[in-house]
Amino acid sequence: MKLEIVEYPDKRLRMISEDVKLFDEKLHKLLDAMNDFMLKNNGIGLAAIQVAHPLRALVLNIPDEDGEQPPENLLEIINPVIVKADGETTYQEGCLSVPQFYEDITRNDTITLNYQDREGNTKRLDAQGLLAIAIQHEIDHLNGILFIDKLSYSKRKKFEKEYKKLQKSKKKQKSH
Ligand code: Y12
Ligand code: CO
Repeated sequence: MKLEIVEYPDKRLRMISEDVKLFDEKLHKLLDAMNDFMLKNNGIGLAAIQVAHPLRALVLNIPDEDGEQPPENLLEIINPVIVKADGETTYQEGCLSVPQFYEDITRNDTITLNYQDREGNTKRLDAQGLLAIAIQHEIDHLNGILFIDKLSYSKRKKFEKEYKKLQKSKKKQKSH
């Protein structure tokens, strides 16, 4: 399955993704392709809407101490619901749908999550630190929210200006 990234300001990133109802071969193929895509593009998390599938599905692979992302660290999270959230932490976030932009974002430090796996089995996960941050970032995508929405007014204005400039230079590069 060939996937292409949806980049800001594409309106599809504002969609509310639909619950997954069928845990079939089609879903498994999408999850496999999302995992490949994420790893090939140096990502640690990816929501289905970022590759134009408005489904409540996301994949994560948090690098270990050596920066490796082995297959056994892959987490596939379907229809997630955060049932508990505590504490505060700030981390410099990035997003494959908002290339070349990174900014400090404050989120909960620990979360408890109910979700389903690729077979539809119900699961519960306690997450902390970077995993908790990445899960919250990806769940925001399922609700049409981007990390740049959490910036202060002045930081957002600065971002929009820089991002437009970047898009212009990318367009110019493509036409040469
Ligand atoms: C902290 C908070 C949120 C997350 C969510 C997942 N984000 C990513 O996986 C970001 C990946 C990313 C990868 C990039 O590298 C390439 O595209 C090759 C990247 O670089 C550029 O845009 C040039 C930016 C973001 C994770 C952690
Ligand atoms: Co993102």
